[in-house]
Amino acid sequence: MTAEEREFVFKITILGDAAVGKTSLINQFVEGAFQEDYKPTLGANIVRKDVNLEEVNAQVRLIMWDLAGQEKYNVIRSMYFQGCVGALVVYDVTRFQTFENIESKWLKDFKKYVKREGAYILIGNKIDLSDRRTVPEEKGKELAEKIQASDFIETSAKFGDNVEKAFKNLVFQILRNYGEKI
Ligand code: G3D
Ligand code: MG
Repeated sequence: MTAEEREFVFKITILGDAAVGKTSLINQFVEGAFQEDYKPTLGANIVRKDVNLEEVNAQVRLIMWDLAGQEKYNVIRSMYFQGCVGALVVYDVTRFQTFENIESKWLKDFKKYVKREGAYILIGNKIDLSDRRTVPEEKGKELAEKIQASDFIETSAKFGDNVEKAFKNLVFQILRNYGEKI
């Protein structure tokens, strides 16, 4: 006997400083393509993708809120986080300041606005720029443990490395938080 496929709708956010690669990660995940000439969106851009999880016989519609200009963030903050169940928290491995802002800024906001069960994964992006790296992988791992992120994944939104894995792992963690045994 096969169980009927279940459907979920999850709103997630992609957090992190300007230019860490938030929009590029979404583009790579949604279109499998890297748009070199992507123009920053105004306010928040809302992108949808249906993810089929055959492993658990579930269909998940992901509603991704992509934040643009950081200055606009204050105005839309509560709307931005309303109903959000998970986040990718992203820094740029070539800019140490973006790493430092994870805990002091982005995670702080997420925890303030999203209820306790909200899942988050720490992402170190731009690993293709290996000669410019200033945040070692070990540092990322340490931070992920410290902030109790569900996972730590290094990505290249430019070449697609680990991008699908990052989004899928977040979805699995959200499902676990909802009591799914996976
Ligand atoms: P944001 O949405 O977080 O502000 P964007 O960041 O996705 O707009 O990316 C900011 C810049 O970083 C863009 O370059 C983009 O092409 C680049 N970028 C994003 N991810 C990667 C990556 O994994 N590797 C490399 N090498 N570059 C990346 P521009 O030049 O358009 O500003
Ligand atoms: Mg952007």
